[in-house]
Amino acid sequence: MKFSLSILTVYILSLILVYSCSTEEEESVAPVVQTPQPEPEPEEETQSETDNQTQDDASNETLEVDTDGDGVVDSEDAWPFNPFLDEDIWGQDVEPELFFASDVSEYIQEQFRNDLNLAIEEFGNFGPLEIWVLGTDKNAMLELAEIYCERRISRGQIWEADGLLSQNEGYDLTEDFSLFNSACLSELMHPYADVSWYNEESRVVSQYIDQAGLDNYTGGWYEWGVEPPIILAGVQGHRGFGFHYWLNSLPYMYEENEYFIGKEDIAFIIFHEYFHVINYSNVFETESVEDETGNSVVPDYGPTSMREGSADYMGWYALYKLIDEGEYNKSEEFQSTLREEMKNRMNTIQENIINCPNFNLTNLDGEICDPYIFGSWAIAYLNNRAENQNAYQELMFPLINDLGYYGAFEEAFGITFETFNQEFLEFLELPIEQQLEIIPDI
Ligand SMILES: [Ca+2]
Ligand SMILES: [Ca+2]
Ligand SMILES: [Zn+2]
Repeated sequence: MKFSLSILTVYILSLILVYSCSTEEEESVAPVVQTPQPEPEPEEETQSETDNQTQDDASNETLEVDTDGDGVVDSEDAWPFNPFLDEDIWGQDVEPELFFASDVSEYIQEQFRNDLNLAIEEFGNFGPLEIWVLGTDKNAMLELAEIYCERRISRGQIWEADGLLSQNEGYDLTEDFSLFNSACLSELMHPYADVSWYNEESRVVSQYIDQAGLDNYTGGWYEWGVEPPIILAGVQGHRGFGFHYWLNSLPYMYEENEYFIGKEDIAFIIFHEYFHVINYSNVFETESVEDETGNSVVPDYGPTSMREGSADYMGWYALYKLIDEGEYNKSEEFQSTLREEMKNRMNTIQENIINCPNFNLTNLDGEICDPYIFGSWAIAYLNNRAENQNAYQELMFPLINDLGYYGAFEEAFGITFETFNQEFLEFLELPIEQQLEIIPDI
């Protein structure tokens, strides 16, 4: 049985910090991709700080408040609405937290953890990371959503919890916990969650639902609770709240399935998503900008082709390397090699490049010239050029905060991105045998 990720209906989504409705094209590998609910942009921190300072008119002095009561005044508190955290530990070595819906078998949970640990051993531990793994049973999903919502609200991690809403609309996160909780459950699970909380007055507590209207709204988790053979996985932020949020549908491939999709596919997906975690962990920027297609992006994560291409190439590279080293026990049916995987990808590139001749990796986001496929070869080329299969993350990521994406690229590789792009275009004209030589023989 041939295992082919691209042919079988395996969808990988990598979602960036702030998601907007229009990012669908950018994130999908294949059609019929489900998207999570959009999240409005977080209010600017500085705004919140100002709003939470109480003005003493008489003395004209500013008395600082400690909104979340953790003993640290708002202006010193990295998370003034999260009583559990007062410093920004983005990208630090913090244990990942995994949450599984109750219909996800113990076996799947254990295997998922194992693969995640392999990814961490391979790439290093970067947190804080929360992984939420859905099954297909709606009740189990709703139960998990209750844990999620309780956690978010008690940590002030909902977009409405910026202090403005409570002041403007008279709602308070603590006092109105159950209202926020119900709204959160609807955000995730509508139409499967109770909607008795929703009325003309209270609808403002959910920006998503308020903007769409309840009738037009579908819960993000409800959409993601897909049945095999579809699988969805995405790292969706939340830089603005200080943790990586990874949402995953049922990793059914760990168990025997009628689609003959092996466990290597989910291992690859985990490595791919985890690579995004390390990518994003090296970027402290909290602001996103709107690109020319209307997508909200954090420029320092890199262009789509490099972001997804690195996750794809490093995902496959890590898997084959671990198989080669005996660290990963592959299934008997799994016979492919990294070169074979990359050969298929090169064939796809050669078939499609006529549609994007002289492409620029910076804005390659079409469906025909798939940024995942083109980008994976660009990363393979780049790492080989640097004579280090881990060059992309090892040399470049630590420089991004100071130099920005393209500055870091130039510093790390001694070449401008533009020149690199040109070199890569020329590389694509070489015979396949020569191209495959740069791929490790594993
Ligand atoms: Ca505080
Ligand atoms: Ca705090
Ligand atoms: Zn991705």
